[in-house]
Amino acid sequence: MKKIVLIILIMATVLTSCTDFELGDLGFDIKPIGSYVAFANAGGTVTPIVRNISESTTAVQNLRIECATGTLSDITVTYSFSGSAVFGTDFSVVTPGGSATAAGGTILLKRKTDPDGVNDFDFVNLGVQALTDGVADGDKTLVITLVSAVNADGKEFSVGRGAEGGTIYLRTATINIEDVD
Ligand SMILES: [Ca+2]
Ligand SMILES: [Ca+2]
Repeated sequence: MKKIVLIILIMATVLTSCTDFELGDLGFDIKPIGSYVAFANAGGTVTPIVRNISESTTAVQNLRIECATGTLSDITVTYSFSGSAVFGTDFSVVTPGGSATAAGGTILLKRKTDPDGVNDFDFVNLGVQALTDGVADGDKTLVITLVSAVNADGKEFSVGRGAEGGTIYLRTATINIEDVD
């Protein structure tokens, strides 16, 4: 019995002498890895995304939006439209899982549930399709800008890639739509 009491005493001494181990106390400058949502190129380069198509291009332009750092719940991504191209006249958005109006829209970036793929980040494709109008209306430009990204847990992600105060990459994607009339 005495032995057990002694062991408990020793354990209690060891446990109380333990304090939280803080790397910061050792002089390390700890910064959390910024988590972001951004447009993505194949291969992960930060080259600006510019697509040149014509009004008669029927292929959907799939613009990949990713959360490379991963997310614990689905992210609602809000984007805006700018440029001379008019929603519903020059282009439409065909991606399910979101909605769009003349000003922009939202899309759901679903959390990856298959953990197998090495390069299989959480991502979604925003599908944009050109519309023919039969009118000589000139070439148009569509710029899609990521405005905000927040997941179901309320975590906000920065939009675009890059350090705060520096150049932000891949926050926008541009589609140039050539008039065919
Ligand atoms: Ca047009
Ligand atoms: Ca036209």
